[in-house]
Amino acid sequence: MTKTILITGATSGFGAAAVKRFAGAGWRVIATGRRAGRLQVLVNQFGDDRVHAAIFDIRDADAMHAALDALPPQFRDIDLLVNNAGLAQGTLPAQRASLDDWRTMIDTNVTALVTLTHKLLPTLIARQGAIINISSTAATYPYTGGNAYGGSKAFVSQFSLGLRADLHGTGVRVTALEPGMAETEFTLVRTHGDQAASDALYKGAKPMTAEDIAETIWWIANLPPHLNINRLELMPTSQSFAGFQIARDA
Ligand code: NDP
Ligand code: 8X3
Repeated sequence: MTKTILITGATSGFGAAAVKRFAGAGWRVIATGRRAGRLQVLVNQFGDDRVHAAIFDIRDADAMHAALDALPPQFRDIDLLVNNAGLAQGTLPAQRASLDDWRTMIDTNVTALVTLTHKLLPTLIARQGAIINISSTAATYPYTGGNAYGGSKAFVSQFSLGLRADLHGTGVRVTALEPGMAETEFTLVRTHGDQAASDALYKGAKPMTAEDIAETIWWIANLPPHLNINRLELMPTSQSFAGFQIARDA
């Protein structure tokens, strides 16, 4: 039977790669994001019976509900929700960070994610489906300038584990996927459009690719139903951990 996946943040990076992975393998895909033109390219590539574009700002709960309530009948039985839309904004330490940036991250990475999850839980329970939440290594490992972004991703990971507990016995699987550095538009967005800063970060680093993450999502989604990956952290080989910092005579 054909399965249906809803992927948020499908216009770029992990989300766009996941649309291609799942639609290419025959799943029905609901692809969401604000940039309609990019979603239309995916619809054109796979056909509107395979990919449905749902265009809305994920922070706008009314628009989200309207888009989901207007799904064509063949896209309504959602088996897998991939909560991927998200962003970091800013790299400044808390005392110099923008409160607007913090609120944008929390509205997108936290509030929108729980709103969509809450809306789809009845369907996912009825389908014995699955949820894959895209968290980050920033959920676990703090770094200067990570402040609200790391906090938002810690929420995503802990919320995922809480969902696991609440959904006990329903057959619904829940995973927090926690990637480290991957080259997408993430750093361009984080730096408010500084392409040189983005290029400098990834240069020579052999970061993970969007396709690496899409393949991992595919693997998790296609495990036998009796297996649940609770949380999965992955990094490029070139990335690891740094030590604690010490302020002397502070
Ligand atoms: P990209 O910037 O390439 O993609 C982000 C996606 O999120 C876009 O499709 C964008 O769509 C969507 N999005 C952002 N804000 C909104 C909004 N308000 N409404 C609707 N959609 C929105 O980044 P990545 O692919 O790298 O990021 C995907 C997820 O992975 C994020 O949650 C990120 O935090 C996480 N992550 C990324 C890592 C990395 O190193 N790249 C590592 C660990 C986690 P549009 O702008 O068209 O609306
Ligand atoms: C993105 C990874 O290290 O930039 O979630 O926070 S990092």
